[in-house]
Amino acid sequence: MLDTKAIRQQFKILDTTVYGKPLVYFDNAATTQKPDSVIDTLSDYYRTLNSNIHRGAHYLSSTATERYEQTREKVRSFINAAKSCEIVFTRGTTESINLVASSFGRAFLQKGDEVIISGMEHHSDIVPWQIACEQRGASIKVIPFSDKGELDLDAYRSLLSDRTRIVAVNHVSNTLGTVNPVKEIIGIAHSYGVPVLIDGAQSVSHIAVDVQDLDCDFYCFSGHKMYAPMGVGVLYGKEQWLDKLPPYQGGGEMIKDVSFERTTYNNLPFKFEAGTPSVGDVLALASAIDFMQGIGMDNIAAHEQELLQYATQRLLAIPDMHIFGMAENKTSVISFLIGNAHPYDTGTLLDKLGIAVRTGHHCTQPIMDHYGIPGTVRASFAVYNTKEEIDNFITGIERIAPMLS
Ligand code: 7TS
Repeated sequence: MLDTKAIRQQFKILDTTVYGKPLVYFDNAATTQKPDSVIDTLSDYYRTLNSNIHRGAHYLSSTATERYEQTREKVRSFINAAKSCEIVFTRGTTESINLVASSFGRAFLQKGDEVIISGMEHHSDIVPWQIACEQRGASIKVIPFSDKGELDLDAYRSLLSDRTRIVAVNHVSNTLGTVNPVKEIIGIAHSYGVPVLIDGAQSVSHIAVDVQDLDCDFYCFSGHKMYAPMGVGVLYGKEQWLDKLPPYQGGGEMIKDVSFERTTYNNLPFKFEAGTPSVGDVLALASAIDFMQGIGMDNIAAHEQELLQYATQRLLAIPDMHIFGMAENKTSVISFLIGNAHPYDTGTLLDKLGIAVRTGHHCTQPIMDHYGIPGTVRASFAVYNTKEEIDNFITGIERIAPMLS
């Protein structure tokens, strides 16, 4: 049992009242709230340490550089990467995927080649590949999923061919909550000699991730969905792959020597970190990892599973309730519709009761097309959420349901 009271005390925003009601924050898949330790690290950085890294001879710069590189090591250990040079700081998952799609596309995609993604990807794991494929004359193949929200691995096997250059799938679906069997997906791709990128935006704060055990070639995630600030994300790449990829952006920091005739590039990971990074956000990411590890990833996962089971069971007792995504292996994301009610109306009425959910297509329009719906209402839980909040949410739905029919 987690001490959720002690955890919640670290998040002042959770004491907010909305329209006179206590805030119930169930929009964690969009972004999590930040504990005091993360906010303190960020503000302390600007109050006491602000300087540019890797370039100043002075105390502030060398201390900030040291903390920045210590964070890289912390991230390495958090996802069990083999080397810290395999950790590239980006602005978020979107930038991490764009980096790989752009660099990999330029180096390895040719006319007639194929990229495999899944039907349940976030737009940020679709559009960058479409751009890369368009530029190179390659095409995209899509792994279908069942109504339950599970990928069809037989169909996946039949999509792989000697034209496949890369597979890119999410670890956890932000709309359906499905935990995809990525280890198996990676193993199958590797038997064809094909590398795999995993979009981990919705997994790293909910389940323990070990990139060496998964044997993925790339793994992408965002700080802001794991209790850290917006503006920082991570691209993990196996050294052998990052070495082979051309730079994404050119500029300061990513070079060794520049002349008008010829420029040579810096070593990993700096080759992919052009320009001044968001240093304060990176340092605060270290505090976010400390926060999660202080609780323990397995304890976080167990608590959130309890919330998921409880909320699912209570929601299914409501007449005309439909949940989209009932995979065997799920994280704490519940997408639903009540009868024919428009998701936006449900979301707006819940908001008036202080309950924050997300409505719409959640940047996964192909999932909406699969079910033939315009959108869903999505409740997503984090470590600080409680069963009492779920009771509050269910009472709210029971109250608004008659207004919606
Ligand atoms: N991939 C997945 C699976 C996501 O859920 C998201 C964001 C992204 C990529 C992009 O992350 P970003 O940090 O670069 O924006 N998902 C959501 C969501 O579900 N609601 O708001 C953002």
